[in-house]
Amino acid sequence: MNTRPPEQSIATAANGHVLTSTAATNTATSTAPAAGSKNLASLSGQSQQVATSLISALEARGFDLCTVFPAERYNATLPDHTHMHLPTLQPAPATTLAVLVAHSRGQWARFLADLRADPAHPRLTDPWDAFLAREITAALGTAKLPVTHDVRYSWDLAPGRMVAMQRAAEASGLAAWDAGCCLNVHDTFGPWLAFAAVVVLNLPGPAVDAVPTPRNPIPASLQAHLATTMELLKNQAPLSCHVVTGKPGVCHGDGTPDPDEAWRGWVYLRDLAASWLPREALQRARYTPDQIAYHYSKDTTVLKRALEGKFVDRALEQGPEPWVEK
Ligand code: B12
Repeated sequence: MNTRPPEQSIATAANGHVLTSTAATNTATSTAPAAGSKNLASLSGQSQQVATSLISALEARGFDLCTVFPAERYNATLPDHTHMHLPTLQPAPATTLAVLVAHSRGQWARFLADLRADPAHPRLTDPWDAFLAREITAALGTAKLPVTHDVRYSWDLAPGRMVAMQRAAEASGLAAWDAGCCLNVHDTFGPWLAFAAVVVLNLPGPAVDAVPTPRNPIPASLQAHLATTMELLKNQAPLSCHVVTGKPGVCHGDGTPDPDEAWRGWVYLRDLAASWLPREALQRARYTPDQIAYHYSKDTTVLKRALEGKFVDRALEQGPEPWVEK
């Protein structure tokens, strides 16, 4: 297993946290819980109490897909040369408790409400990341964690701090990573979910085999279409996204390719990766048009229009066509 050596755990501890050793009482069961269960049943004692209270504080702030996992299970998926390990704070054979902070589309409405409440926010460089960080910090405050902890944000790319969130999502059992679309795909939300952070706590985590291995819900028969779309995107998206979608009008009203709109090809890929979901489930899961446009383009005029309730985008409203197995 590729766990972080003790010196590095101590280095992390020196990085703003005083870490005390806690008696290891890892009593996780060997039967993996069902995916989507947050894995809380795989914990006991203080670990279970603390994780339950943290997850309920995070859920109250819109992070509806939080899941507990052992940091060691994520570390074991990393190639040796990377600098993306999580600190392992418990003496073996105990594992270290980690919580994946994830959410589905509902966080967007909370974000807009927060911006409306304080019009100064849109002037920030990245109001979305700033909002998520504030909400996570507030949830940590509510949970009043009795142990030291380390928060790793998904946008922090510094060596030694970065977390490969998609590997963490797979290691937590929340959603399998699909090699065709390069996205994690959830049983209920398809690819329409995001990972904001991992919180590592100085408490024993679940046993490595107590966390389910998520199944990839994308039907095998959809893979060829995903693969050809990905190839087109890699080679042509910057120039002509309508080649990918095959739908004139998806870029501009007249179908003219526009390099600035190449992101729509990536939306098409995500829609394709979600097209196996039943129609109602898809309607509930898919991000709203303004949410999609902002996340993919980071265009502040999209945000401005969304805040004014004036954002309109026919192509994004139309959404994906249902996938029919041939
Ligand atoms: C850098 C980055 C980008 C870059 C480059 C991406 C690339 N493929 O190189 C750019 C800016 C282009 C980009 C674009 C997008 N990104 Co991006 N991106 C990231 C970021 C910050 C780091 C990824 C990375 O470089 N990892 C480092 C490498 C070395 O890690 P790696 O494990 O070896 O390899 C990566 C993948 O290939 C995959 N992987 C490879 N092999 C294996 C094997 C296994 C077993 C598993 C599980 C995973 C896996 O996982 C890693 C990526 O996380 C992550 C957040 C994060 N901290 O992880 C988001 C992230 C991957 N992006 C995300 C998204 C949604 C997008 C976009 C779709 C749009 C958007 N921003 O909303 C677009 C379009 C990409 C697409 N495929 O459709 C989401 C994915 C959510 C999901 N459901 O999976 C993430 C997790 C951000 C988040 N907050 O949730 N992204």
